[in-house]
Amino acid sequence: MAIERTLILVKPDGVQRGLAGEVINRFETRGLKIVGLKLMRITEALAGKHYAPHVGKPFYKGLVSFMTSSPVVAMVLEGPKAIDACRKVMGKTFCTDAEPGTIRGDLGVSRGMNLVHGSDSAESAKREIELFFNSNELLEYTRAGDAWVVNDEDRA
Ligand code: DAT
Ligand code: MG
Repeated sequence: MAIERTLILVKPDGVQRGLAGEVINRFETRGLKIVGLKLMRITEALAGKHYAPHVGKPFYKGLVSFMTSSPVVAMVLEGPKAIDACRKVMGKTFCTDAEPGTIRGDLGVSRGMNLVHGSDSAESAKREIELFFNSNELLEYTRAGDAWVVNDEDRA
């Protein structure tokens, strides 16, 4: 089970609603390690690169407009199978479809204003992390409790 890194964004609605801490907490309490974190305003150019796979879809323009409308909290999280683990914590794309117990299922009712972004594959994680963070912004460190969160079997 590989240790992976994934890009997570608390979207503008999450920051505006004062839920950045709550969203981060959902991942942190699961055991995922924060290796990069910043508040930032996404430019049109960055939004275009980040959402390049969605160019041409009917919701693309609205999505870019929403994501650039107000600051986001960007972070890189690390852990065993972190990409899938974070997607499960987030819940289904539309809050209306997301299960209770997930971020989107517990904190939202909207389709597009769904609080959080998470990379959906190893390729997107690599691409998105490089778009949002310089390598010197990603820190390697050991937390005091790490031995009780991840063991050798998880790291293998
Ligand atoms: P996810 O954010 O779950 O990875 P996605 O990558 O398919 O979902 O889409 C990116 C965002 O675009 C999503 O969080 C909300 C919005 N979106 C996706 N499909 C949509 C649709 N059919 N109508 C409106 N917004 C949509
Ligand atoms: Mg996606």
